[in-house]
Amino acid sequence: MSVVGIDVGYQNCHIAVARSGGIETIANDYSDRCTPAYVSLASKNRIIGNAAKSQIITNFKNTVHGFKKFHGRAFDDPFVQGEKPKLPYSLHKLANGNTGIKVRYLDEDKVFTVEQITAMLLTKLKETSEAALKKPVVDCVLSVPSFFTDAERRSVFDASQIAGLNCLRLINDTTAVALAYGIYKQDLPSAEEKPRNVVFVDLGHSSYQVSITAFNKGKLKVLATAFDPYLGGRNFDEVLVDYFCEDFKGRYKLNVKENPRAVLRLHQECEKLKKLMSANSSDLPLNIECFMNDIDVTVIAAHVMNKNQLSRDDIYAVELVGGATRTPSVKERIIKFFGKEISTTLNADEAVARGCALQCAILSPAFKVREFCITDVVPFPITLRWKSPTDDGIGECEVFSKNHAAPFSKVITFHKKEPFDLEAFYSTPKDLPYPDPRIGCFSVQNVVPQADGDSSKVKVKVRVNVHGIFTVSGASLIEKQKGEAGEEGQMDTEPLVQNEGRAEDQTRMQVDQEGQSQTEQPSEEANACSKEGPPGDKQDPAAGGSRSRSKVKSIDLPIATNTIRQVNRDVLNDFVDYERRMIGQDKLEKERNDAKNAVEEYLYDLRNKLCGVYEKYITEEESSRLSLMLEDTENWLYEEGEDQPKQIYVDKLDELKRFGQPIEDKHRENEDRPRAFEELGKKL
Ligand code: ATP
Ligand code: K
Ligand code: MG
Repeated sequence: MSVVGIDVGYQNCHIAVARSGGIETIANDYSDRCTPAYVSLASKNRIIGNAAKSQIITNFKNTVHGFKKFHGRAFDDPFVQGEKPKLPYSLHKLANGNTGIKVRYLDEDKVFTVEQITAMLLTKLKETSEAALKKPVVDCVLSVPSFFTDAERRSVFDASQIAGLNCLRLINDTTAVALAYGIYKQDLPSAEEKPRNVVFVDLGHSSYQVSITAFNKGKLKVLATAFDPYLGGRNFDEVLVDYFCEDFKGRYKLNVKENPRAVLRLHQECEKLKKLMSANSSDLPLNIECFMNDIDVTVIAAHVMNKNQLSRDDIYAVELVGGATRTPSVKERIIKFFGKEISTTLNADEAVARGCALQCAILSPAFKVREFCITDVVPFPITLRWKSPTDDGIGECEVFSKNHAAPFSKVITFHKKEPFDLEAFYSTPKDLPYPDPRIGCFSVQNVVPQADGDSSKVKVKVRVNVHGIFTVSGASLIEKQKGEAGEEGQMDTEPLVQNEGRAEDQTRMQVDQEGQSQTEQPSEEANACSKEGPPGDKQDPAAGGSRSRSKVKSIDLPIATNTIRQVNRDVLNDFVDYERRMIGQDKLEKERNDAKNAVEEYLYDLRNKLCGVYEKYITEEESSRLSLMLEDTENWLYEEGEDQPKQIYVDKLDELKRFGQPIEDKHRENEDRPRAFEELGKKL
């Protein structure tokens, strides 16, 4: 079993694996620890990562990058529409309204979903991991921004499935960093002591995330997160690009923005310039400070501190990660705000991936790692609204507040005579960095009245799972048994359904798989540290509760789930197959290219040897005939032989070898003979 953690960045991806007893980041086939999030489609194959990025200028229409934030978004989403004119490739509205990406692939127009594009990138990262570990990779942990909503998380999760990965957890970027920070710390305060609060700041290419995390020995608890999903290094690049576009317009009457190639080049140059400015701003005509007016990294930090009533003295350290925190003025502002020096215990580029791999190691039964309990938070409050077709029992309640611990389950009790719908949505749409507050609709099916015509008691378990995704994870109908008068009376005294949401928001203790119970809040199900398994493998608090099983019978109810923007499961299976076929196609294309290269290589090698070591084994006439043949083959390779099926190259190589091999054999014999004599001499 593999232990792999992947930081799926907007611009840069990193992989960390468990190897030789530790966690290490690994390099790809370009000896690079960073794999750019670029996917290029071509007429015979796909090109992914470094190779895709380096050929973007020549194949810009089919080189997809900057797609991470299209996950779970409609084509008509204002964010998507805002990005569209800036992209050198085309977006396309899919039949289900989602964002599609239109490219030429295998000489055909194709529209891929963003899940498919990310799956392509993940395929590459999977292959890189497999090459490093020298075994198949399936299990992994992937990072997502802490502000990703359910639709976005589901979409990333689906991408992992298309790539044939088994994602054990989608972990928030800053939580992964916190784990990478805390797990090796020997001096964390004990459980009874005041926790150590650390602020983690991740300024990447596309987003800005801050978390405040409390550490005690063996555990971390995220207290709060804050974010600006639209602030990152790319904003600095864009400011510089706009500056130069204006400058060129004025100076040379050039409209750069009309030319996608020129815009791409300008972007590349501006990013380089930005990094130079970070290194040494004094020698440059520009200063990043001039561009910082609209960008304030301390607002978010101030917000999260105030909201949580924390003062600077409550903070032990501030840790910065993410490439864009290298910008000196960003660093300075954060130092000034917290009144603290920045700690640099973490690798700014690799901390997220390392945290992901550590989480994967903790979750993997095959790997031994010290126990470390992680409690994350719910980023946006979630409300549940219920209704049934005929009765007027409509109501709603907030089931998870902002910064509520996650993962977490709650049980809500309803009194119903018929199936009913639960609609989950984010309570505060204006705080949501996503235009649609809906999460999904969950229909509790097969609900029937009791034999005496009374409403049935239905227990519904709602959960924010290990991926940070809201689910209705189970429902059961509690059947009254005949002749239990007392029980009946008891049921009647319970609150009505309408008021019940909050009143009956009673959550029960749950025992996790290892049989260790969490006792911090006995009234709530503290299951943050338990491993996520199939729904059936845990003791279901709805099934028995505190009442004895002999008096109540509980019947599991099916739940029909309809979540927004999610890829249909049949379609997902098709994507899985299609990804496999594309992997097959890439492999064929690689083999074809290798076969062609083999012909070329053999040809040049033979030619060199003909006027070198082989000279003495063939006549001049033979040699010139062979040279002519080699020249023909070389010409063929550049003309009609340029683009042939693999077998043609294999045959061509065989043909060359038919002439080359006898000479080679003679040469070897000649070389071997004296050596054989020598050996014989030694033996005698
Ligand atoms: P996200 O976290 O938004 O998904 P990401 O993880 O791909 O994005 P990072 O790799 O953390 O992003 O950071 C990339 C950003 O950091 C780019 O904008 C890059 O230009 C910027 N960056 C890298 N080095 C420097 C530097 N020395 N000075 C300024 N910016 C830098
Ligand atoms: K990254
Ligand atoms: Mg990042």
